[in-house]
Amino acid sequence: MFYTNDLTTGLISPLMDLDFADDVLTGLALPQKQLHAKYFYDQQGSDYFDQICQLPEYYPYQTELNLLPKVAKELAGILTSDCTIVEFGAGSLVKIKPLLNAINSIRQFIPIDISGIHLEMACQQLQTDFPKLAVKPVVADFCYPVTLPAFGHQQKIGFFPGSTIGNFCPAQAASFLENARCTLGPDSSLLIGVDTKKSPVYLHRAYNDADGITARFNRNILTRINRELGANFKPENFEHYAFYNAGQGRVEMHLVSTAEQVVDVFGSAVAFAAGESIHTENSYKYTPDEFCQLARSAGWQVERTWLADKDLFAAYLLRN
Ligand code: AVI
Repeated sequence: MFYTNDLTTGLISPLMDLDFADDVLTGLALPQKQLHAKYFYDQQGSDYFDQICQLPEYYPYQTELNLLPKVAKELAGILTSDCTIVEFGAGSLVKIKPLLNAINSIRQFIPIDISGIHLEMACQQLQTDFPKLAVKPVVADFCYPVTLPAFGHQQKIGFFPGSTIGNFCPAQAASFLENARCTLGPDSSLLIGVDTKKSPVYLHRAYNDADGITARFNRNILTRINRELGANFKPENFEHYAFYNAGQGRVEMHLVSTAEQVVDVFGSAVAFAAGESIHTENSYKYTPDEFCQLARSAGWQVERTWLADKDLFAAYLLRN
């Protein structure tokens, strides 16, 4: 979002984010309409995602959180000199805590997130809990190389939990991993959490929770487009639809139009047939072999792999 200074009132008011408008109009003009999943995360969307993480069906969150203290203990033995930790897509800053608790050599923490307000609030809380830690938040889209505050000569370790890498297609995931190598620089490491392939029944439950929170999270993208781009979607005219696409190795989320309808988006008329969908998210799942191959193709070495209980989730330590 861009801001302008109103000279008559002195107030700062938001201008339309032209990249967002362009992405939405381009995506809705495709034969299979689509929206980029990164646009889920306005303030409301980030709140919904936090609620998803508390659901019993959404196993990735708690499974990774249970694995992290074990990972952190081993990392504490490896990271012995002063280090800076850079978290990509930091969100609510919950997963960094097991690392901060176990690794005494972390001096500086640089969380990167696209949602500025959410990040600012989470950083204030973290600074209270860890008063000696230098916290330097960066609001940025980490899909691209990010310029970071100075590291000094500290050891650098990237942290990308939550299987957010699964929201990229494999080619984008490889380019994220290459960009992260570039952002973190020589001799750095990357600790990354990645969801594994498993029974579709389990996956279906995780993305179709009984309370309908994931459905609200999905529809909220339309509410955001209405608010920020002046569109007139009726979110109640779209149904949440999520399924495991075994051929592609990913969970897909869609919003399915319940009727024939025309929506005005930023002055363009977008027509929907009854049953036509907007593809809103992919969540790729990787076997350890598949993920290690992806990481190597992006120039990383795989130093360590941890598998959670029943192989439900994996964490990898990569070396540059
Ligand atoms: C953030 N990301 C890894 C989540 C996922 O599982 O792909 C987003 C999500 N979508 C529906 N539920 C959770």
